[in-house]
Amino acid sequence: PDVRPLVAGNWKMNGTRSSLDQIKAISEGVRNELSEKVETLLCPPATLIYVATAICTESPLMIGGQDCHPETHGAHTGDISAEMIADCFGTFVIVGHSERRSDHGESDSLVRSKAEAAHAADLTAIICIGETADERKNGQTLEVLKRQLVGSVPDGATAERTVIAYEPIWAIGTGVTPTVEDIAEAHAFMRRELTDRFGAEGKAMRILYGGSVNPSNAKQLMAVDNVDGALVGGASLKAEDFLAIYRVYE
Ligand code: G2H
Repeated sequence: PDVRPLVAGNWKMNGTRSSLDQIKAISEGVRNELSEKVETLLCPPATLIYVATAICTESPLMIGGQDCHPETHGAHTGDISAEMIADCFGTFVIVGHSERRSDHGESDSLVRSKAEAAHAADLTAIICIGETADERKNGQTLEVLKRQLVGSVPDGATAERTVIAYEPIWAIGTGVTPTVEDIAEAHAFMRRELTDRFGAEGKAMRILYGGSVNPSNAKQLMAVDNVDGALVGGASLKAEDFLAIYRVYE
């Protein structure tokens, strides 16, 4: 399986047609030999997926969605399916982001069915997990990560089609990150859990770190053992910042 690290941008509910120049700049910026070493992905809002993939036809930059419905189609006003993302030439989808879990009350089992839908549509699912500030304070971090991994990751998960993103909720958009020791502990724990359950596939499954990654801290964070890339929110909105994070793999 492919174990190249992945630098992924999550634009969240940001981006209009006027942002297409940023997508263009990113797609042009990743066009070099570095892409043999590290994969890049951008997840713009659903309204821009189709035009984004058209911009990226000559670029190694991949495009994905930020969420999908567990079903393929039907009476679900406002939702989009994994099939629809694939139809727009997207190849990834984020599921279970903490903002989905909190804004929309998404449970582990719903997140798991979304990941299964992604796999059925031949998309790679980025499954997000992470503890709250209180859970960390109470020493429950590893227990929460275990529960979320067990509940959210489908049984048939492979390293090719599944990526885990560890995003401590208290580190999202706050400018605060865990210490490298804390990240190393969490990622080593997740690696053990994934390897116990999925064997060689779990060993090769990428585990991204997400939460306030920026050009200044990326090098240090990406160097931590078992950190196989980043899920970047705020800093992915500007092409130069996203590209600076990608270039830490130079
Ligand atoms: C965490 C991350 C992207 P930010 O949600 O998924 O956002 O980098 O803005 O903390």
